[in-house]
Amino acid sequence: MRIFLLNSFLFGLAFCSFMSCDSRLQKKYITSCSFPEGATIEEKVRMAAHVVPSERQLEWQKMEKTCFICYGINTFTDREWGTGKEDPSLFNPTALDAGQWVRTAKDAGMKMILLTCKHHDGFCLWPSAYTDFSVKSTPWKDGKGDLVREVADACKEYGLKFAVYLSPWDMNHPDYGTERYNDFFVNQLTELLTQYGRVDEVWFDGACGEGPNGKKQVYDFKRYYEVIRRLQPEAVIAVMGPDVRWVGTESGYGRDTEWSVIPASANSLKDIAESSQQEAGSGTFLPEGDKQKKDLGSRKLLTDAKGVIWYPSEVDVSIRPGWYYHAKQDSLVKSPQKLIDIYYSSVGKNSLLLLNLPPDKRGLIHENDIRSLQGMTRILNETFRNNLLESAQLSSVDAALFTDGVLETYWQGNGENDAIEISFDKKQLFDRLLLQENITEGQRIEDFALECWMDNQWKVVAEGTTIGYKRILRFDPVETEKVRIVIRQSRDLPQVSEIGVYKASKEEVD
Ligand code: FUL
Repeated sequence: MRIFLLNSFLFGLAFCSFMSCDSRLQKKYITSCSFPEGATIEEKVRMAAHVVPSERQLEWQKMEKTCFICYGINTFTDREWGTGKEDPSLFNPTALDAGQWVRTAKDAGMKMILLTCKHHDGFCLWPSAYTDFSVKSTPWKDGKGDLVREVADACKEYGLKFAVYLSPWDMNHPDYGTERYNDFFVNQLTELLTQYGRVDEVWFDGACGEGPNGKKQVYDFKRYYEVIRRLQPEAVIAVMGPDVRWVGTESGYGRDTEWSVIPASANSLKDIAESSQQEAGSGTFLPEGDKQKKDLGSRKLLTDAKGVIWYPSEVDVSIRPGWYYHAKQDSLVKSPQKLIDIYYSSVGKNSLLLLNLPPDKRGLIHENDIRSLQGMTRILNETFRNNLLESAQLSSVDAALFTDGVLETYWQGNGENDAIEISFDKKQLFDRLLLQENITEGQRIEDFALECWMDNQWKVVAEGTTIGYKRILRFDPVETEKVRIVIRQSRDLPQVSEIGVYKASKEEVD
């Protein structure tokens, strides 16, 4: 059986194209592959099971929770989308403290700050040499301030990663809609990627509208990507980019079945742009499911695919109805319970969470937002404090393997009736199951169940499809002394790295 698998995998590899110079390539893992002409669905499935994240994608995924900061001229005009014609002197925060932003994010367990260095209006939070529509034309710090530097420095001080959002759409720049704009954009990108130290993510929005002369721009993404790879090779390029995929909704809710390995054709910039937000609206964004295709990576889709790529999902959502701060939304900040629901529906469904905390006109994250975040953090800490697996016995494996936090140490099934049986020393009450696959060798599991020993028989208590980097199932509390995780279908030998069994905090369920 093993020899057969190995042979057909090597057969597949012969046709695979290598996308990055990853050190793990020496172990013959790949971040994309093209299917050979005439490959059967079984061969395609097995090849897809061996596609892995690049080093930068893996590091990105491990952050789990990250923070978006939408701040700019819109904060002062009380709008979601500007016009590019604003008077820059409106930008005048009275008590701006980038340290408060970063500390707030850090306290909530977030590992990176993504700052809107320039939104669609074209107003820049750094004193760009290529336009006057920036902080240098404002009363803030007498025009001598540089907010990008303040945030980047605060990230260094508190040990968070730093990321830049640079809107390709620019409603202000006179060259927008001409080839010269691409030079201008590359110049701005170069400033951001060379003057502020390490950048871990560059985020390009899908929104693309008209500029001041009524023309739309043809963006030279290929050129932008080359600049990023050359200047910040560690950075992932997100949304309108090759490394990180937008989940397809701004509601905070990812898919139940979330494949990080999907047909290569899904990485189409046209599709991403079309499904991105097209109207500023009133601050209510795409409802759940809208524009979000249910299935991106199933066997059915692999049948017609010519190849697959590792393209993981990011869930971006705001803690308020709008992306920018509006005083009238102070009472509409998402509750801790809502944020927890979003956590389970993003991080708990094989996505990364990018949660927006928009600072107010003072230049501070509002007290109400902080209160909600603290509630969320309390609930998460309380729920995930005590992993029942730590005091459990496993039939044939050391439980420590599943609680060491290391993806590369894993249990591997043999492809037939695969199950991991766990016995507790006494009856335990729990309602959460956390699983992680060893994605450094591929995402494989397609169908699994949690079974509990009750009334002298195994009963299915919860079930799921994909696991990927992380999957957390919620179910009604059960009390038992024996459980098993049954892998019902997998694309190749399943590899489970981490297991957690928990009882949710009372604050969450009350
Ligand atoms: C959208 C934008 O148009 C919003 O203003 C915001 O920046 C959000 C993150 O992406 O497409």
